[in-house]
Amino acid sequence: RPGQDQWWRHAVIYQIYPRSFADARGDGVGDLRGIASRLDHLAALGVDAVWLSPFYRSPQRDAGYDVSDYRDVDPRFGTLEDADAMIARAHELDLKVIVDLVPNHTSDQHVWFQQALAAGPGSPERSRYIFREGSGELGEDPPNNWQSSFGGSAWTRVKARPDAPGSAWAEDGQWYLHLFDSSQPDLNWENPEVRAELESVLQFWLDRGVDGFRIDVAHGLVKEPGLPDWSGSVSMVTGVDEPPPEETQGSTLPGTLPGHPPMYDQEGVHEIYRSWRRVLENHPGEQILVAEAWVEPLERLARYVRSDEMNQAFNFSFLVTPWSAPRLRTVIAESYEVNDEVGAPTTWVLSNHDVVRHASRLGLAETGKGPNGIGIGDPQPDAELGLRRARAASLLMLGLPGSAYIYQGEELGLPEHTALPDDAREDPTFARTDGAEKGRDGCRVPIPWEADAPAFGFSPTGESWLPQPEEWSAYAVDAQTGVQGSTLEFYRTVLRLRRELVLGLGSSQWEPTFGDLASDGDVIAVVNTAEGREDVLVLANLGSEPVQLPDGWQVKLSSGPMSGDDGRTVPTDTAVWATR
Ligand code: TEU
Repeated sequence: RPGQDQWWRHAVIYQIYPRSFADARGDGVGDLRGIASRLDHLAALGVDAVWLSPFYRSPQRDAGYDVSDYRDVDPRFGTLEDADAMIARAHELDLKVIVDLVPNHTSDQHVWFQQALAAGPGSPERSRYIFREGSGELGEDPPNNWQSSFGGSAWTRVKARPDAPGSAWAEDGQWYLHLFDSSQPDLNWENPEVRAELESVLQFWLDRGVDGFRIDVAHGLVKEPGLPDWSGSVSMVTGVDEPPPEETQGSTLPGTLPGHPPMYDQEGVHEIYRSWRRVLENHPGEQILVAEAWVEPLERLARYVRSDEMNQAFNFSFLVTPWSAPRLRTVIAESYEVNDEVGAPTTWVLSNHDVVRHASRLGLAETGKGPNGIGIGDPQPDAELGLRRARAASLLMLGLPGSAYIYQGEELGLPEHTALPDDAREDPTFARTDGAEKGRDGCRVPIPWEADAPAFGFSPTGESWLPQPEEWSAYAVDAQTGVQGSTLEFYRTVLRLRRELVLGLGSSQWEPTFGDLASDGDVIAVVNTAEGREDVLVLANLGSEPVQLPDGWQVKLSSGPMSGDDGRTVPTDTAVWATR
């Protein structure tokens, strides 16, 4: 079968959030030895690869997405030797390892930024970042009106060094750009030194044996020259508010698209990734690049995925789509359409460390609030409804051809922690919006492994950097193992069957039996076909009425109990896989 040797085309990739996965050392923060000790859970679950959020040296102002040394492990997470051992253990278990690369910005504690501050305006050290004079008569206002994704201005003025009042440093008054927290200065990708450095970082981790890179804010590296003002959205799915008119599509002039933000999705980023792809290709084995790019519409996103660029991009259009059959059908169809053109598989993703867990998100009466427009508002989510839909959504996603990402804890049906005390919150979004945005901590709570152990087995001492809700004992891995109908056993079965049937590699067509139902109604029905194996009908009922499984199909697996005398009725908010 074409592409079967290319593992990433159909891989299920499990996101590990290192600080919340497993804590071997007992300080309440997860670490690399903890991860290595729990990898057998993932092998038993049946995933193909893991992606780890950053574990590099970092002051942790944005949970490690503020890197101060790309070639070292943060002491909170362990050592380089621990990283080597973790990678080796994963490979022993036949799991690929993808690491996170954060090229848009460094930490303000990175030696480059410290040098830039010390060297002053006009220096080569400053030209590694984006320093500008302020606006206003005395330069007392930011250079432009850009907003940080975490709230507030995207510019911070260089502060006087407290120990040297009146020093040249205090006088210079320049501002630096940060699309995220002020502790995350944006790098200047026009500077060849920056390009060379990050390629050398790729090489460093390739040489340590990793199988790929998830590229953080992949759409942000290049900014429109002149840094023009922008008053559109930045923290939502970025890209274009409205699809650009036909004649401007594919324009090679950055910033000419109507409504196109000057800090994102500029033409110049593609050249960077083409160069990186060559770095990967010159390395033995088959490593991949995955774009984290909040870019819409899907046509624009697909431009990152090419045989000489990225291998994959997260399909956030799917993630942000509400629980509506017509809307999901459109996104699914478009995902195939645009990716087919570039000969790459699409991806599927429902949860990650930046968004409300889908077991809660899908139980919300209203969506469209909070971070990424899909946060928790009022009223609180309906937990039972959320979990039922989450299982259905996951069965749908994992039955579709393409690669799929799952986020740690979703295999346990974990909900968002919606009642965290404010003083426990660490996401900079919370402080930068004066609490108006609760931030992303609610999906980052440490994993429950053992129902009866302190911190549910996350840490041997019972420490946990975020408090876990008491009722989480019911979600613990040991509480669900071997329990028929548990979400964990459900995921294990799903992933085993997906592998047996090679569902990730098929092609898809809408099930004709459903006729109007499939095209207009509340049912999504896709037949996943591939030469040499049986067809699989993937059907999800998003409506308020039960539907009958079409004749000729037998239930293989369902996300919840089937109903009807013959067990052929698919209840509301339920998905099913069926074979002939
Ligand atoms: O997120 C990138 C991103 O585009 C954010 O704007 C996202 O929409 C944000 O989390 C919303 O609140 C990546 C990482 O996944 C995230 O954890 C980092 O904080 C961010 O980059 C900065 O590195």
